[in-house]
Amino acid sequence: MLRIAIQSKGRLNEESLSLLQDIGIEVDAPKRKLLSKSQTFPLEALYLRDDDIPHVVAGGTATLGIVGLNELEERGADVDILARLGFGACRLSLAVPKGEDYEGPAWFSGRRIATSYPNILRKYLDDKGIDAKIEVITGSVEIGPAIGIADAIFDIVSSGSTLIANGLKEVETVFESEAVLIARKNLDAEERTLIDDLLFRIESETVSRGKKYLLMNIPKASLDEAIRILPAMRSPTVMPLASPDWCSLHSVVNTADLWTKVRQLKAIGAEGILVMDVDKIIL
Ligand code: PRT
Ligand code: ZN
Repeated sequence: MLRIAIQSKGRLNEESLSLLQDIGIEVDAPKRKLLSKSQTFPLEALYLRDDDIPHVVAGGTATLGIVGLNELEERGADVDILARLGFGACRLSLAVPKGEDYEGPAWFSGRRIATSYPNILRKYLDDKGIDAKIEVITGSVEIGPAIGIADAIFDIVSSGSTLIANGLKEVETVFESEAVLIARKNLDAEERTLIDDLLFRIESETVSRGKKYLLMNIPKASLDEAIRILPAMRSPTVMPLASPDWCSLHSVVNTADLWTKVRQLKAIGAEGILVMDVDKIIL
């Protein structure tokens, strides 16, 4: 039986639970219970604050955990990172009041920086040889400069709108983060087997995210060009049509490239283009 530590509420809770659900593992949401056992996989979810997850896994109370890489890096727990999960993306950045004339990291010398991530910040400043004062605060770091407790901040940024709303500008990105699956060291054989199964499912889920399935009719004369536009996992599937000059072409593309590819394919005569969601890709 595996025990996985998941954030009980907050930004990673919902996506952690929906990832489990998408790979066939149903657990009750953390409404009343701290522990919830799955009926569909030998696993139970332990709901915690994200701050506690790295050490609960390192200490062995949970076998696995889902946590932001930022939190793990800050707390320095001795665990293995098994997979990047592709959600909870954010960065840890330095920001200064927007009117400041900022020309480079030397600006921070002798200044006070408010943050909840003192360890990551200390390492960055030491690497750059900058002597700044770190003011540790646990919430609402972004108001630090306005209330006079700091000259700058070091905090999580995602869209950047919180910085703008507080009259700050992002000047250095120090650490890129996303949610990761972590595991305790020294797993036994049964745990390893279960985790291998879980990782296989997670991989097919994360690979399929951000992908679309494309289907179209294409004149045979344009087929080589279409295959060049659409490099598939091995190569696109080509099927004959009743009309001898045409064929049907199937492939998987990155959602980000979809509209560029569609435009290129139309330009060489593709018709009846169907775009479909991909549920799973098993490599
Ligand atoms: O209660 P608990 O301790 O469990 O939760 P928490 O309040 O400590 O964490 P939570 O739920 O806020 O965040 C959990 C994890 O989500 C973080 O450790 C990151 O790995 C990840 N994450 C992703 C974020 C963001 N995006 C994010 N935007 N965590 C926080 N923010 C905050 C940020 O602190 C700032 O206040 O959102 C604001 C910035 O957002 P933008 O979009 O305005 O730039
Ligand atoms: Zn927290």
